[in-house]
Amino acid sequence: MEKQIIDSVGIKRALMRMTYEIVERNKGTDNLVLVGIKTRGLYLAQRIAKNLKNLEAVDIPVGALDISHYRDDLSKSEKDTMIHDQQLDFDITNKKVILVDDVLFTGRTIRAALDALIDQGRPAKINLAVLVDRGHRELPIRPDFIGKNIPTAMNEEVKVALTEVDDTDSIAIVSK
Ligand code: 3GP
Ligand code: 5GP
Ligand code: MG
Repeated sequence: MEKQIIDSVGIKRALMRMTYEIVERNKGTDNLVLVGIKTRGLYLAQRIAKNLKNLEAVDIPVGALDISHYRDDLSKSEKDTMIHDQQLDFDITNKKVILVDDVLFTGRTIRAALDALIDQGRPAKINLAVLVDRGHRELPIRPDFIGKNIPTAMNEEVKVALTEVDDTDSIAIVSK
């Protein structure tokens, strides 16, 4: 069973609020870079960058992170067979990195993303922005900017659809 809980206007408003919070908390946009976790985290990062351009007239770099190589649930041989392309086309050293993902669940993806980032430089700080926090953390990781807190049961799944890859913008809860 699928139940839509947030529509495209809701997603737009949440991302706009997160953008304001990012600017306010960082006292501006100096040294800010956005890094989106593939796939949908990247599109969200691009949307936040667009909001920042409209609000502050700045071009904030947006990078894409593929964390497959850093996952804790694959063996080394499985990871060795994966294509590992160079990730970011800018240096994150001394930058304030906003790491962006669609859904935060156990926190294991973010743990992997932190490893992937730190392998590429030493940022001044890393903050985490997620569109949905669905709870059930297995690691001591918390988001700094949250679109929606959506408490879920373990047998539910949060379905995030974004027009860049799906036919619509929406957030739904699916019971398995
Ligand atoms: P995304 O890359 O756009 O974030 O993880 C691969 C895709 O599967 C993700 O797309 C995510 O949206 C979707 N997905 C849905 N439920 C789950 C889940 O429970 N775990 C993971 N890892 N991905 C899920
Ligand atoms: P975690 O590593 O925190 O358990 O899961 C986070 C990653 O897995 C996110 O990148 C997200 O895409 C995916 N994920 C985990 N649970 C869900 C879910 O219920 N819905 C969606 N859309 N993605 C999920
Ligand atoms: Mg994701």
